[in-house]
Amino acid sequence: PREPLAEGAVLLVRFAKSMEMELAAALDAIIGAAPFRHMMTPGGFRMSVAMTNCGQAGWVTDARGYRYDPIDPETGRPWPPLPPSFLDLAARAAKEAGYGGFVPDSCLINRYEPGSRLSLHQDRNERDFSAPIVSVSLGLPATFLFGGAQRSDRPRRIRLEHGDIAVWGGPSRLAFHGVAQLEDGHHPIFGGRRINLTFRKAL
Ligand code: MD5
Ligand code: FE
Repeated sequence: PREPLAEGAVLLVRFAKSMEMELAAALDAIIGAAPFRHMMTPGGFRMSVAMTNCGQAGWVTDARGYRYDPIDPETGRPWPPLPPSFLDLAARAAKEAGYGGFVPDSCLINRYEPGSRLSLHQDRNERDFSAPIVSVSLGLPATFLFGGAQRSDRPRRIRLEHGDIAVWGGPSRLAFHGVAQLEDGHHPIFGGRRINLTFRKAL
């Protein structure tokens, strides 16, 4: 099923569910080469969400600021490439949501453990806001906070479950958003965690 969320934004319920094993295996290979780490915000706070990336560039934050970097600062090597299964899934989901021709060059991978949260923000470090962001939820469910164009707009709470894909384009591309504190739980494949793959055209 496909649920409109807002202008330009679509929820594809359980779209990735049938690929869960392939995605989990590809993810294990990526985190073997580029382990999850807790990055620091420019203001000096450790993020509760652990992150890594794959693709031609990865999103990083440290004392110097937020940016896309072709090199993983932890390993000194390029990020692992985007696996074909990731590229294929992201392109199919974007097309289903009305964005044909989506070719991401970066995937930010977020790992939430119980208590992890992501405070309200906009994704503004990409060069071209005309491309959507495709977000794949795996493992434990989360409450996504979907705000508006202004930080002060009261966010809607949207439940995102294992296999759900949200596509954020058009006017929703620059909406303020976040993720509420993850609740405890157990998922048969991903255990006590939520993984989110966010596909971007960054460069
Ligand atoms: C997550 N991650 O669930 C979310 C999924 C991030 C982040 O927010 O920056 O890593 S991506 C959700 C998103 C992206 C761009 C626009 C909007 C939502 N939106 O307009 O709501 O870990
Ligand atoms: Fe974001």
